[in-house]
Amino acid sequence: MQVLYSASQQAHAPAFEFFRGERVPCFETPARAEFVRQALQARGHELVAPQDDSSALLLRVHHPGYLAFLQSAWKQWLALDPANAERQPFPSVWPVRNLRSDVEPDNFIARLGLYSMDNGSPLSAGTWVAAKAGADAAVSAARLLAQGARGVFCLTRPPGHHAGADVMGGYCFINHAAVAATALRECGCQRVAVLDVDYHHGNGTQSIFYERADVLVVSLHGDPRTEYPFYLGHADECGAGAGLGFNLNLPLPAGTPVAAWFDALETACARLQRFSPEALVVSLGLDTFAGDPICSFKLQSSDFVRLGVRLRRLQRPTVFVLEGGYAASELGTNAANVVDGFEQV
Ligand code: Q9C
Ligand code: ZN
Repeated sequence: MQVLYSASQQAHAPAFEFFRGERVPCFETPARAEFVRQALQARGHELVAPQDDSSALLLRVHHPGYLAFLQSAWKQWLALDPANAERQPFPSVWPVRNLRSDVEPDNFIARLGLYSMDNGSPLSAGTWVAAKAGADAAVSAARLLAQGARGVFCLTRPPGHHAGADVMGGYCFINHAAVAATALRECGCQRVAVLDVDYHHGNGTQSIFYERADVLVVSLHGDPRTEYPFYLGHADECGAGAGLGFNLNLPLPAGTPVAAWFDALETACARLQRFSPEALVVSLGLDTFAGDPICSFKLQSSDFVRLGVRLRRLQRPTVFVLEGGYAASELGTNAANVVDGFEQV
């Protein structure tokens, strides 16, 4: 399988995040992508550099004000104090409920809060470069499918599925899966499906397509009553307006056994097949792995082969987009297992 890879992913390298009130080293690291790259190359998969510029398509997924902020955020942070080069910005105030989000404040941290859902998405000097390279990869992947590829893998980070049209969150800044789905629609696919198998609900992807019938979003994830992102991902969220019936959430309790996870995957696959998409985007979070340090599903490395086999049986041209997965040293094996399962059928 062709693997879209850009070394620009390494440019996003914040040092720490907050976890239970403490500063801890980031879970979402450049090393994750390097483990995946090594494993895919070792199994003979070909690395391809993204050739497309996603700039125009990005504006169909994200709001212009959000993109402008993200692109210049580090420069603005440095303008406040050159010593900020050694510091990470975090939001500390958010326009919840009765506060106004229609006026962009001048204050940098206030704008960061306006465009954030949490304090869990640390920015670094190269965040924009890395996330934009991920969007370029998503567009290139769509083009390769349009040219006849059966499967393409976007080895991108930071991840994307928590990023909404005008909001970052959960380590995500640009929603690469949404960019891929939008690019596939542009390539002539009438119906595109997104299947999100990350441990966490893909709130950004759901929100972006919630009122659309041409992009079906199906997600298997930890129940938001106890798991991040907490405020979206419930079973009664079915889409709205023209999109009513085109969003399916399958929340599962933390600790769900492997057999029950694959049962839910069958439910997801049945809905996908009824939609009959001309292309499929898989938000491939590998944080469902039993060894993941921040998640609570139980998949073993061999289960990722089974996932790949099942996805191939859908018989849809498929773009895989890397999302979460924080057991870094096993991430390469787990990603390559999905790809090999997909290709062995
Ligand atoms: N602050 C993805 O898997 N909570 N994002 C972590 C530490 C956020 C995970 C707790 C987890 C987000 C793409
Ligand atoms: Zn996740």
